[in-house]
Amino acid sequence: KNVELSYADRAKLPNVHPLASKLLKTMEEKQSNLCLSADVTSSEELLRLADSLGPTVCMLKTHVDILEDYTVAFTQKLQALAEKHNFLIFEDRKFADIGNTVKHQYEGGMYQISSWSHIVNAHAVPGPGVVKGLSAVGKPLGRGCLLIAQMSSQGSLATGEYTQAVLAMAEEQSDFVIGFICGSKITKKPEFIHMTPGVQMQAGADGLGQQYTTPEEVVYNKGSDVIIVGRGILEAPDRLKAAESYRKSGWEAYTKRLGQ
Ligand code: 6AU
Repeated sequence: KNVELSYADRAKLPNVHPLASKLLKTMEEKQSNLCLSADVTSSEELLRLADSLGPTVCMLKTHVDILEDYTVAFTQKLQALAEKHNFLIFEDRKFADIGNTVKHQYEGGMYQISSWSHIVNAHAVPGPGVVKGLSAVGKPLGRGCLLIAQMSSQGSLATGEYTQAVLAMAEEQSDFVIGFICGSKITKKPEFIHMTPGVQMQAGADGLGQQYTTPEEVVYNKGSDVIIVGRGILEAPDRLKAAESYRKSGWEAYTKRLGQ
């Protein structure tokens, strides 16, 4: 049986990416493997969420292009809250174009994502150039990228050989790729972080293709590291209470995996 390393142990591995190390340390310190998917359309609401739920999460995920009132000041306030509550910012941009185009999309345009988001994600469909383009912008800033190896949605094409090819792409550019969006652990290399969306307290679906599994299933049975939760928290009557119960479930599944 493989010895299961703790998040703290993995943070100290000689080849771990500095940003992955920071995340793993934060997870251990806050006893949280919860990433809040802050899918709201008002920046004031997003900032209120970041301030109230910040203490319970290791990471906060944004979809900046669904905000109706985006301003540069918003990103500055979000960064200040990330410092205050010690969480990382993950802009869920899902880059999927040739290297030269994603370079512009990451650095420039309306949102200047590279200036405020610690982590972004990308589809591997274009081939390794997508990572090279993002890395040209993000690496000098100490940023990191997650490759989408599997998706939570029904009928996803990201399976089997595709998933294996994504893994190989990550291994080739591990100076910028820190891990994966996936449904289950896809590599034993402990430097990579596995992050899983499609999580709610009860298994189910949303009617638009999203499929849900539980924190216990994701972290204990599937061996993933971080649970990404949106509506499970956002649609709860008490968001803070819901976030705290996801944090607790995710953490208990992790300690159970460690055999503690
Ligand atoms: O918990 P939910 O269903 O309200 O939100 C899930 C969040 C959404 C999706 O855009 C995102 O997770 N997501 C992703 C990511 C994070 O890349 C990949 C995927 O396969 N499924 C998925 O739901 O913000």
